[in-house]
Amino acid sequence: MIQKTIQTLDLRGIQPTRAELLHLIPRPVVDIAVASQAAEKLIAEVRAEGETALKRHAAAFDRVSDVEVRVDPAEITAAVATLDPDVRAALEASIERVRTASEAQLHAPVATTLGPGAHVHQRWVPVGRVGLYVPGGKAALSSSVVMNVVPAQVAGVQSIALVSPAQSEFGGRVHPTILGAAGLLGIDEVYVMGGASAIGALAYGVTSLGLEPVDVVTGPGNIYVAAAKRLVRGVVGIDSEAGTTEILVIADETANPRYVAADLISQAEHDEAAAALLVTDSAELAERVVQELDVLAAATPNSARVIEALGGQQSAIVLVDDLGAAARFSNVYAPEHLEIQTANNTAVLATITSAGAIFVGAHSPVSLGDYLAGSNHVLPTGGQARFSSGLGAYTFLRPQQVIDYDRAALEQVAAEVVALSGAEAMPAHGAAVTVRFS
Ligand code: HSO
Ligand code: ZN
Repeated sequence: MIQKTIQTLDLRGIQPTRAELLHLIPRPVVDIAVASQAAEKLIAEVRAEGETALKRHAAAFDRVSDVEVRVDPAEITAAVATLDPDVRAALEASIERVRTASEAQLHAPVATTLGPGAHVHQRWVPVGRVGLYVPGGKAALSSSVVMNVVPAQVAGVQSIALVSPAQSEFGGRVHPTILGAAGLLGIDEVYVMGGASAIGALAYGVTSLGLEPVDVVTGPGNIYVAAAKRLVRGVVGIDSEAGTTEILVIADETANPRYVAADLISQAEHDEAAAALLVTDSAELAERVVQELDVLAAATPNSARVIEALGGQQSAIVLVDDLGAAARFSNVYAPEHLEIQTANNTAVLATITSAGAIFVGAHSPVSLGDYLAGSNHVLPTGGQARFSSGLGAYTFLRPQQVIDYDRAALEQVAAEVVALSGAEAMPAHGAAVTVRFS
């Protein structure tokens, strides 16, 4: 029996504005300001003391003393050799699919001709070096190694460092499955470090470890990792914030309530603070999903965590008048994962604007995307899907414009350059053009 039950938010008969919806939407209360203060201190210590601070932080937060921070490549090779054969095969299948889907994100260079001899080319250039964060906390997510590394490799990044926190139950080393996954992908630079300290180390480098500063830091993490990424942003590039997981299901009376419940529970399993929402125009479906949740949540191995997440203020069954209202709600919420299980999924999909990844139909559960769909599972949370995307090859690529005009093409626009430079009281700009024709 579910002790804490999921709340119901009944929006039927009202037409909330966007602002009202933002107010109504259940969101976890996270205080990034407090985390930011803590993260700032940890990063400052790593900058000042390097390896010494990292070892101290590992002792304090991961309960491991005198950790060997840099992983010996032999340890990675050994981890590959000891991977469970089924897990290895599954990781290999995942790698293959994520690679194929990531390759579709690459852009061919484009040449634009603006007149005879006037060309602007666009090319995509990978960043030189990236640091990938793989969390270790509640569960060691080896699939996140695949999701971070593969798009970076597909983008053509030459240098990749991977970091993950020390696991006390594995002798203070990185979780062996995480190491094994890294090894399968040919990664040989791995560090045992976690939290804000690890983000600081990647951004600024640690000389004694031979850890060179990176250009981009990516990967999901807890609130301290998220705060740290915000703090180093500008020194390095970062991906969008992938925080506590969220699932929002839009479903109508044709949906299978057991599937919907199972999918909500699959993401609730991540964290007590995970958000699980069903938005539906069918009160009958809602009722049946609640019944299924009762049964399934009590029986699942991570039951306590699931029940806490479903009963939390961040989760809800939302009743709306129609699927148009459901889509409006979802677009304002901008969920990390959106599932659509309705009689006409294509029509609903057409009305969706903001979501990290969209899972269409009865046979595309979020857990498929977590591991094997080929799509990436590092996705924007907390409403960031309104303005950002999941991890992909493009995260590691920069578009650059290359300007190439010949003499005649320049002469054609010389008068316009002179006119605009005059209007801006920047005559030297005009002169840099006219000098070529005098
Ligand atoms: N659902 C998580 C990713 C994950 N699930 C990894 C299992 N392992 C965030 O998208
Ligand atoms: Zn998941």
